[in-house]
Amino acid sequence: MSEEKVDWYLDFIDLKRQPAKDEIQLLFKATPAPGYSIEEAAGRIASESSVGTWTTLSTVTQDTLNRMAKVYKIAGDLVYVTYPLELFELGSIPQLFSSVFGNIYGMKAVARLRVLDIRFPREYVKSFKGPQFGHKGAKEILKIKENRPIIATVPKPKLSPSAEAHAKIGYEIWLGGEDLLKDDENLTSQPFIKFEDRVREVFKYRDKAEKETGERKSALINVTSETEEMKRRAKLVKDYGGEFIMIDFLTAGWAATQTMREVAEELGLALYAHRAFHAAFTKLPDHGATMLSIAKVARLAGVDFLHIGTAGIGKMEGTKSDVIRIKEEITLDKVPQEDIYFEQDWAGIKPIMPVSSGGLHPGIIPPLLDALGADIAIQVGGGVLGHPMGPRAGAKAVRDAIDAWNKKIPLQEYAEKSKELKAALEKWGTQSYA
Ligand code: RUB
Ligand code: CA
Repeated sequence: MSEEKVDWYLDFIDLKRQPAKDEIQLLFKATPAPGYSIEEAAGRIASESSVGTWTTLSTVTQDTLNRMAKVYKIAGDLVYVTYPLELFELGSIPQLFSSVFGNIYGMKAVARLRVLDIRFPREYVKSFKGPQFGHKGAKEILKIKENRPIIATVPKPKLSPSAEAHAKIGYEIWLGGEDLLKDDENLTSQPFIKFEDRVREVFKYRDKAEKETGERKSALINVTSETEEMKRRAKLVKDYGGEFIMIDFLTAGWAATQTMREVAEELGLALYAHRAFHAAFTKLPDHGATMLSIAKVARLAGVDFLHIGTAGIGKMEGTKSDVIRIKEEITLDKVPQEDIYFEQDWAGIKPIMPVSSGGLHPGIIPPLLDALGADIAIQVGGGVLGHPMGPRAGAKAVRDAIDAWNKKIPLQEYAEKSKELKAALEKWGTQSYA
């Protein structure tokens, strides 16, 4: 073999480099495969996610050299990489994913790899529209003026036996004091509960509930499907008088989510994002990507609502501090640098309404609101449908638990005057179920 240099991976490391404000930064946690150092792994990460390949090339120009991503810091297994903005197509999330969440996971030199955080420069942020209604707009649609969360319920069993049965649960929970009936992530258009039948029945009962309560009520209709079909379904929601569409944004994909952001705007509908599938890559602590990084990308994509977890309280994973960090990231305009995480300037794009869901019931609503505050949406499925006195009472128990928290009255004391809350506490107590 000649003396000629074979690879240029280590050229992608420059620990003297200061990342520029107008570049994108990534924070990775890298576990090198046996036989590779962290530097060798880091160089490969920066190379494969920007302009490099496994060998030196005869075709490299100075322009390409200027566009190389650079590892600017290595701290234990943490690898910080800065990427010139030119490497990215403005306004395209699939291209972002193909770059920095792409081939690098598959490289032999990297045993495991996790994106912990990502920082976007203002110019990149501004190439996306962000949420259309956002945090405030969501509450305005529902005309909620009090300091309380938006409240939703998913009928359980996850798939109601018919469109009418589904809509009737909506009627019950609306009369019990809730704002939103929510479809489950796997409810789309099954033979016994076809999409259009469901939408027609839901808004028929919604109108009845609005008349009887004098309050604004609505439904989160899951339109998830192939993209053209999703567009058709969104239009049906609009035609039947809906205000929201829901999409399983990770199973539908980023391109479809970006499309539906546009469709939602054309129709004047708000876009609710259910995160089913995220744990396939967020769950393992040293592989995949954090929910924080996914949530940041979702804010660019422009969803109005996003599931973020229950702060260690409900049935799904996600610690209190992680979930609080995600909430801040999707609601603040300027997020300060903290611990290992980047600062982020959201350049004025709107905040997302955070949704807490999974294993919630009236007995654990106070600690949830202590952790996340009242300016969120909560979804209570089993904790309403499992109420011994039925869904209307279940919904009332949820409202009463929120009211108790607002008035700083212990639940047990409040339950003396609320038979619905009392029955909920007798069944579930104040503990979490996993
Ligand atoms: C919750 C539910 C949601 C999960 C998803 O039902 O159906 O799909 O919350 O989890 P229930 P996450 O209220 O009966 O537990 O919101 O964490 O993604
Ligand atoms: Ca669900």
